[in-house]
Amino acid sequence: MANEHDIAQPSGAEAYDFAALEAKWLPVWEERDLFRAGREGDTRPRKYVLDMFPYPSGDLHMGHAEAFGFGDIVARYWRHQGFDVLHPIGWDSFGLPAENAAIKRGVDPREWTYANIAQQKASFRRYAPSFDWSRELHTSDPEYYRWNQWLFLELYKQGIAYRKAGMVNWCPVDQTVLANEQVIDGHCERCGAVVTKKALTQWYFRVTDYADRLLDDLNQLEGTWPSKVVSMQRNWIGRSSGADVEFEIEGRDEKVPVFTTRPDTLYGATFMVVAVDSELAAELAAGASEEVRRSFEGYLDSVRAESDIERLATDRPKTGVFLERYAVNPLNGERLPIWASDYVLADYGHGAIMAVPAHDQRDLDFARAFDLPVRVVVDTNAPVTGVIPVIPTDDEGNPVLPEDLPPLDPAATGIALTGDGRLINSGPLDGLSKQNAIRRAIEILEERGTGRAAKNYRLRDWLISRQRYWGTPIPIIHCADCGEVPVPESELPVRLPDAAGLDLKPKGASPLGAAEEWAVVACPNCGGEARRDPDTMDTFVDSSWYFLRYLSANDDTQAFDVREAEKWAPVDQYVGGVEHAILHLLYARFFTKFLFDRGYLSFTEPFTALLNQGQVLMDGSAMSKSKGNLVEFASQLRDYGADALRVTMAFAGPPEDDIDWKDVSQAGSSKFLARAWRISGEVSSPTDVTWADGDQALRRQTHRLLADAPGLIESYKFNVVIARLMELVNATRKTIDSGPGAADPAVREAAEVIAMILDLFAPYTAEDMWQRLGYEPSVALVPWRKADPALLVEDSVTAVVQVDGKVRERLEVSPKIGADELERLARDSAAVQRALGDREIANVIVRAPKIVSIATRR
Ligand code: ANZ
Ligand code: ZN
Repeated sequence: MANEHDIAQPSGAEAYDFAALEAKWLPVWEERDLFRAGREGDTRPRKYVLDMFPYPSGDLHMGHAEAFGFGDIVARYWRHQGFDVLHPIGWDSFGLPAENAAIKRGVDPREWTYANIAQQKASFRRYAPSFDWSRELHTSDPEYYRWNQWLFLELYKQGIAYRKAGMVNWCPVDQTVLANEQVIDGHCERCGAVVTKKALTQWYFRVTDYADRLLDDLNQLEGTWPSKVVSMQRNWIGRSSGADVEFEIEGRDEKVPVFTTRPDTLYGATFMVVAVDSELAAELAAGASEEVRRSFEGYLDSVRAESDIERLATDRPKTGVFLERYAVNPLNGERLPIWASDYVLADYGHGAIMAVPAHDQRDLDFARAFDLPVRVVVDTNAPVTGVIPVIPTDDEGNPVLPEDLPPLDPAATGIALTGDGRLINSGPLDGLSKQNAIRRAIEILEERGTGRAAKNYRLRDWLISRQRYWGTPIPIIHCADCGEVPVPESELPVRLPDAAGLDLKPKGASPLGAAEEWAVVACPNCGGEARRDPDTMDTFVDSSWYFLRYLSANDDTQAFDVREAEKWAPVDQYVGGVEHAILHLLYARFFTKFLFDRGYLSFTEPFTALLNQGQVLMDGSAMSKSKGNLVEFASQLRDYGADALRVTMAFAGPPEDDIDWKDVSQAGSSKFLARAWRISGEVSSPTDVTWADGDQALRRQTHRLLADAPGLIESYKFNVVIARLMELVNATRKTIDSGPGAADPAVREAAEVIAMILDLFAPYTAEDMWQRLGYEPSVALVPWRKADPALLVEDSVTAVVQVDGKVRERLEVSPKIGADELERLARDSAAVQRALGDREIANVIVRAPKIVSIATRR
């Protein structure tokens, strides 16, 4: 066991050796358990700093180095500021890649996963983020996932977890369903395969119940989350307002509702379109002629493979089939032919639309393709008088004269009229502006009972079941007599069976279903033979609440202790990649709101502030083994050490920006660290020296950094803080070499402040400096020095000293410095004396505080 006496004492001016510092300090820190948060009786205010937990796919990579480096700057900063800082770490260790890798290598996914965790953990230890390791968690541990199951049952009890049959996204390669969110431009987010649709019964979480709150609460995050992320969340939820309008269908009892954002254009509806893959389309087609039925079936087959993106694209030729049926416009009684097409989606709104070709581009394209009527109902050339009359303008914003106005003839021009204007050809709506007409149309619909105001969301319920092995088993038992029966809470966790003996290869059904011994159980309700649900949960379930589990990581009686949540949560600073801007954050926000509603939490947003780090690139592109531009974390650690790597990351630029590794200089970082470290060895004043006696210019620079650094750190300007540290190191060096010297109290003061602030970026170097300055570890626990206001008010200016017209010295001086004092400083300067040599001074002109000009006799 190490104690203070075992810590090697520095001797003289050794060379800076990062590997020696790492070997020296890591055991000391670990032995002292420096970063454990929430100790008994600790009354300091608290901060919760969280990094998105890693996925154990191999060793840590440069992206981890960056994100965790940044998170640690914030964590260490708040600790210096006097907070009890919780900075936990764990592993997001369930998921498909582990399973696929395991299948490829023929090893158990569990062994593979935990071996990777061990490797990442070893790298983390050396990189030395100030983690509270006592709270380490792995989502693949039964101690963790039992609480996933508990949460699932809580959601199930509230009707928020439910099972339904439907067309789901299916990845033919991974042989599993995907959430809408995991389909990127029609491709599987994981493997890139083209996603198809499949009819399956699956588990969902009803996030749509929370759509309004998920949207409205984003206002709380404005300013502390990147605005890009806030708007991505908004767009993903995609709320639009308008009306549901009920259309009668000839020969059908039930009316068909359509969702429209433009109820004002009802008089311009000239046909109706139903999604070709909707039940309604199938039903309507069934009543049509043999010929129409056949072309409908053929069309449907051709559409099945298309992605939603393709279907909605405006630039595609329109296709469709007339179903030989008619709808009736509820406002004017007109008969509208009903068509089936792919450009209407089955699962948005009601899967059917009223088509208004004059004012909607896709409807217009369709009408022109099939020669359907186009009727203008909004005169977009008519000025709309609001507070300020709107004068029509062209694309460049120049006013357009009445005779130059575009013709109101979209059928001819092919361009739909989507702008504002006044209603025409619309009976009771005539003369109204678009906005007023929307309001009036809704009133009329409501009066007649054929429609109402409505909202629609792009957001869909979250499909959470997966047909794969390496995940949390769904705690439901299916009984022929009782139906779905929740596993009693006392029987949690439902453990994953051993992988040995199971065929994990994707084959469309969960491998768990084939584990007969595991799957067949007695029904908890009737005792009859029943089967466990064979699916596992999407791993986004695991990461939706892990920030709460850290608070009670070792509590085996509950998911988390509400009192701990009260103390620590919400997370004050969350750090992670922008690739999680939508899904993970949305789901964590949803869980938080659910737990708030159930009384477990007193707040509704989980992450108060969010920092998205940029990417680490090499030669302008993302690093990858196959591209041959991979920079390995391990080799960077080996060649430059943790501190230089961390400083390089932080110094590269604003943390949100991408870093191109070919533009950075790890050697430059090492040199800077060595310079700082050497200063600490040269300080020759005692620890109790009176700083006030020190060199004023250096003191001012030190105190300005003390005063500025907090604002810079809190606004993530880490690179600026490092630049300022570099300047202070240089100034201190100058004071030692060509100024008052190493014994000056200001040199000690500067060195101590450098060590304290350097702890945010280079903890090993900072710790060793601290020791060389005569203190016990750890510098990480040193309270932030208060800047002396007296040293801040007076800014220094640079005085230039010339000898025979050549600038020989620059002096940092007070703007109030007297001429005599300035002249004395100039004459004392070593650089000036060197320039003078043995020549005699003829004349000195002093213009305090800026210029001293010395002329020699020649
Ligand atoms: C008539 C109309 C007239 C429309 C007009 C627009 C302009 P967002 O903003 O995306 O919510 N729509 C409704 N359900 C649809 C579906 N399942 N698939 C494809 N399109 C659908 O857009 C809502 C508008 O998209 C609705 O308003 C509807 O067209 C169409 F001048 O109704 B509109
Ligand atoms: Zn039963």
